[in-house]
Amino acid sequence: MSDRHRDVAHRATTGFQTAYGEAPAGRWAAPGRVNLIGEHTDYNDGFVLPFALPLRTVAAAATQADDAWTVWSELTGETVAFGADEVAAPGRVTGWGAYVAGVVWALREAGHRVPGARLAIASDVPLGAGLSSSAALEAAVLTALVDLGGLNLPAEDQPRLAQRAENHYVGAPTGIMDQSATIRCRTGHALFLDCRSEQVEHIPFDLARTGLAVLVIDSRAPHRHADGEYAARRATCERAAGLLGVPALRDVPASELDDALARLPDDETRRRVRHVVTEDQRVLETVALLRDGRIRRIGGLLTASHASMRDDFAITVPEVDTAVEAALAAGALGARMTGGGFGGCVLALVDAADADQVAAAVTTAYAQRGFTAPDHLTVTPSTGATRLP
Ligand code: GAF
Repeated sequence: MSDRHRDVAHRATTGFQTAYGEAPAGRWAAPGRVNLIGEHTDYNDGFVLPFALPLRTVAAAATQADDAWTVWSELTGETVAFGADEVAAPGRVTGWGAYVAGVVWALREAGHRVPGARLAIASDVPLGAGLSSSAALEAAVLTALVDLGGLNLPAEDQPRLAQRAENHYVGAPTGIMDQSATIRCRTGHALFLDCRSEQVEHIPFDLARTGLAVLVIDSRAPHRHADGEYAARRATCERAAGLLGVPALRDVPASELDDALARLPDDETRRRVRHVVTEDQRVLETVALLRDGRIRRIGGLLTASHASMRDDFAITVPEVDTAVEAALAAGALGARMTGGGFGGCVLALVDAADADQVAAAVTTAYAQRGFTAPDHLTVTPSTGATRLP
């Protein structure tokens, strides 16, 4: 366990002891993620390529009487308690507690006998930065409850259940990527996920061996209308698939894109479809390059993905566009916004020796435009959800 992980785990443990006056039975950690490429493709049954961050959410937990759940969070310092009534139907617990109650609800809906539990949550995954803090919370709680209750729920089935919690209990219409990443990623690998079949392939992504680094830059842009815009993009994609007579946009072959676009009624819908179909193709091309060990070559695909999100899917904001442009001008091999959009983070693939200079160039460009100074860190692909020793 790195010092950073030990620290979060320690905070969860001491939080548990302070809140409940006893030691937890165990600690379960689940990471945030960045998506290397494949944005807004998951709910179109397409392809994504995320990897887990060395930033994690830890749930320290122990069982208590059945049908009672108590959760303390270091972030708010508050404790949320709920029982069988609150998890009988979505919407009865709101705020951050909904992510926990949603997991209990989804487990019970799936027929599992969920143990009552006390939990204490600590995290170093920044909230609202597009690094999947919600899925990390869901996964830390889910893996804790599965282990504490001895539930029969293999890891490959856990993302779908956590997604149900988010879609139906919390009410956010997200795809399957974030929950899959936080649960199924492996150290040193990116997770190539077919979001229709949920088949995964762990693609080696050894940055150190190639002298490269991934710089994650938090744009610090406030999420402007992110929830409504996300739902609108999803609705447009689903409507377009219906107009094209396919189950999902994944079923539009890149080779037939022009024909498909010609059958759509308006320019906006055509742009949204073009993003999804070309983005799926870019994921496949990135995977092919990585399988061949040609990591440097993926830079152009990352940058093309950003242009597609900016020009066709219209989900970027000036801060992230500025970060991408400045990173590329300072020598990044490729750069793109990662996550749902309207703010959040940018990732840049850089020569490791250039990381500081690229980060400094972004900071300077921000200052020139009067934006709040960005945060940054370099990251390596880390493990998915685990029980800590
Ligand atoms: C968010 C969602 F939660 C994911 O499911 C995915 O759609 C992503 O935005 C965009 O690729 O993180």
